[in-house]
Amino acid sequence: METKKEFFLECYKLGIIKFGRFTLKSGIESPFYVDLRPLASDPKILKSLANYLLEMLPLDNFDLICGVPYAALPMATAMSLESYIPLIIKRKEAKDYGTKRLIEGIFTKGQNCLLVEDVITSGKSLLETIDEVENEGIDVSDIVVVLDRQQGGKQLLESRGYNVHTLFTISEVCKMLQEEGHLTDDEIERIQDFLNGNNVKFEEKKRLSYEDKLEICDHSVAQKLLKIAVEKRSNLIVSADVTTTKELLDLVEKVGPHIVALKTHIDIISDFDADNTILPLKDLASKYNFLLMEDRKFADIGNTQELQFSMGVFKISNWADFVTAQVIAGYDSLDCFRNVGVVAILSMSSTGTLTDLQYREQAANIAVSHPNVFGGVSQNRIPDELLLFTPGVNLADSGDGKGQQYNTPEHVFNKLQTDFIIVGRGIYKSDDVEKAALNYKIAGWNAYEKSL
Ligand code: S5P
Repeated sequence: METKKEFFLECYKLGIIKFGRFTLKSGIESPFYVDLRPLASDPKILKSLANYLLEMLPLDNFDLICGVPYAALPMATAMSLESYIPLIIKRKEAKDYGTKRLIEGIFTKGQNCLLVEDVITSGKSLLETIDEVENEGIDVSDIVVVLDRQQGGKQLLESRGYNVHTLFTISEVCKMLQEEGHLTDDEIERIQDFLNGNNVKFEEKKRLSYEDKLEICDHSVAQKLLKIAVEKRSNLIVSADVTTTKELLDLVEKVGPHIVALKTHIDIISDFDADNTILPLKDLASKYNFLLMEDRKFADIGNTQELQFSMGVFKISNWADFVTAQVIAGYDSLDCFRNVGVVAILSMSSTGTLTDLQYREQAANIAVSHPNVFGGVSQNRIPDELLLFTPGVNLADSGDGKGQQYNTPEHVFNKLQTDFIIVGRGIYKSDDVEKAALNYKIAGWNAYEKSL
């Protein structure tokens, strides 16, 4: 038969404990997170678990067995099947129709019920369950727990006269994981600190500098942008959301010296003409050393995007250094941007955006793995190997009344570890455009240096 340690390591493989930095319901930060529900996904493990739990107990004492909902329900069921002790089921809430019973199953008053719980922390929620079971006239003397987080729960219940049997404690589990090389000494120390009730200090992961990023971002456009940033001491991208060629070129003459890239929505230029709009724009880009970022936010199947990218009036592929694209159409849809770089839209700055955590994670997976993608537009942190572009930056406003939400450069460099800020109306609507661009450039660079 396998040892208890071997059994635990089998359980661990199911992902029941994670180490890192977790915010608990109470708001407290914990260095580990426990969720034993995956144990029910492996019938062999669930059966062994039932037997390990039963072995610890004076089984003759119990007439009934009951799991605390929901995680312990399959455990209690398995224990009942292995021991032939009848199961009763406790509801989370009494149903508001029919019998209104809180406990389902066959029982009589005065019977002694073994309670089964997956994890015990403070013990307070277990006490509530015990109360509810006892209110039905059922006696409780013993509670069996799979994992004791060692945060006072066992002591609390014992002080009220209950016998608490625990299969594993978190310290014991950590020791086993350390022996197997799954935990570092630092992590163990942090967990001990946490269990001793001390404030746990999590190491803040340092942001990467542009020089660090030059080492790990090998896309040629990423390299160019980073070099310009270091050279010009700027991380500013101006969003030129103006609607005529003249306004566009006037704006670029003023902001050109201060920016790493100019972001365009070329389809809002009402007098667009390749010769009169793009040629002078390209000249200014080389005169002032910045790149052209067309914010087209492609969002179609590969074939259509390819046409939108290279054909039509704008022929974006002829002049843009990089483009933005949604990843909604999937990995392959990005193949067509072979000759430029892509910055993927991972989340949006507007109120009510659908880019929730699950979407962002899936989008980031595509972005990281696709060779054409070197960056992401996001309001959240993204993987280090991508460059982060953050719009929704404004020093004066917090919103525009149309759903846009603004943050300061300070915020986006510190909290999101952004690499480039994108500023539109904060600059082109200003009375003194050149001064505004310079102000944002300085604010962005200072915020970047402070965040290092
Ligand atoms: O989530 C986003 C993504 C983008 S690219 N939120 C945004 O605002 N943008 C773009 O950034 C938007 O299309 C606009 O061109 C610019 C922000 O402009 P501002 O005037 O609000 O600074």
